[in-house]
Amino acid sequence: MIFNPEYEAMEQGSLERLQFARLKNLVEKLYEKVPFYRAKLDAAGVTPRDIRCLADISKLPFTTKDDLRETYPYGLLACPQAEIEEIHMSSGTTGVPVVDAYTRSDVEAWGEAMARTLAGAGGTRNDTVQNCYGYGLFTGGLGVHYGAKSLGANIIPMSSGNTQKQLMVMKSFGSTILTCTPSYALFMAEEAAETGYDPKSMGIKAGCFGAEPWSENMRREIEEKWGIDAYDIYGLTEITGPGVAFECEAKDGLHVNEDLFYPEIIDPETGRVLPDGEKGELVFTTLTKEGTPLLRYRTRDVTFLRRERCSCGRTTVRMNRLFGRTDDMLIIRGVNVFPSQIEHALIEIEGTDPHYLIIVDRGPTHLDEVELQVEVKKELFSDETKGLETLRSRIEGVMKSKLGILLKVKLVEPKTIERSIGKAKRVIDKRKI
Ligand code: DLL
Repeated sequence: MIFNPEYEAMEQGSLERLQFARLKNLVEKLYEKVPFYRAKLDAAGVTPRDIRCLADISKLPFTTKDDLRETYPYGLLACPQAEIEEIHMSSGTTGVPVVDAYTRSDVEAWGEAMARTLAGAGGTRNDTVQNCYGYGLFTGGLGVHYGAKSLGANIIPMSSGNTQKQLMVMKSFGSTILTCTPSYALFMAEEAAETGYDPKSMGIKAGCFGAEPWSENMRREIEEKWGIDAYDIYGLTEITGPGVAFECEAKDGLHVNEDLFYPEIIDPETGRVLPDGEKGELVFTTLTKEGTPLLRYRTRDVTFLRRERCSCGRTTVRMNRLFGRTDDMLIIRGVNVFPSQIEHALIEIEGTDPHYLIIVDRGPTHLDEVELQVEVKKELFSDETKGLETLRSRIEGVMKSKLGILLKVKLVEPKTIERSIGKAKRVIDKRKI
């Protein structure tokens, strides 16, 4: 079912007129109300009057994650602070977080976008959504929550973890839609099978999975293990959260909610806009956002756009499942981690050398596991093992508090990590996704 045919099945010309009107309005507002954007537009030599058609968007400057960090916490606010009703932050826990601030109307638009997403997976008001995305600053939990409310479905706000309880609740209340990361869906299915549940007869009919990379193979595995339809959903904190794009029953690309989020694909090297069908970096402009609207935000996610009609009747542009990222950001159990953050944390720990290797894999339980190999100074390595063990657990503690994730640290002798003459290879990602 199409949740909102007026916008999701809009005729192309009307959609473009709507997008243009919203874009123009946005640029005027940013120029007038956000000194950061006024300076950026001035530097690019563009004024709101230069935006005369939708294609003029390419004249506008990009916004980057660094811009967001530099303006933390409220430098990008485009409305009075009193109008902000909710704050979310990126899942990465180190450094300066990336903030998204929402007015009431932003939260409503988010609910609408997520209601469309759940409806794309066949959801209706008769469904019971078991939401196992984390509630809190992460956008997954509350995003799905608002969507289920807008859809009129029953929502069980489980948040992540506590798998046995998840299974018990699922069985007791007859949940029909499962929302969580794809790796957790697999983990849950296995834990169910091992503890006497039959995942296939739990009553779940569909799942909306995202927040981390996954593949067609993983989709097949999840669908087989649960006996459900598994749908890919996409979004990012900076651009509201989940609900930016979602799959429909055709499972053939993700429909972008483009009346709300205007997508472009650019060449990450030159910034040039690429035509439909060409792979590049995904860029979004928020068309209706009031709290922290963004102009041409560089997501660093790589995909391409397709405009041909979908069999479901929606006319919105589709983005392909993501191919990867243009930076080295890792997503570990849903937490965004940059290798540079690990490096910075290591520098502060005495006894270690700045040579390290991050090995990421999916453990037997399908959850991400990280081993961090760190070279130890020569003096220390010849030391007694007690000193090494203290250092090892100290590094694990520092990583846990700085990154918010548990790493298994392995101390290695000096010069054992392969040196490179070019760009150092810091990450080995063995996850078969
Ligand atoms: O992960 C929002 C979200 C929550 C999306 C629940 C879907 C479901 P962030 O924590 O800001 O927000 O991380 C955003 O995660 O730029 C992508 O690199 C990655 N990502 C999100 N969805 C997918 C997906 C949420 N379906 C970053 N496939 C994005 C691959 C995804 N990667």
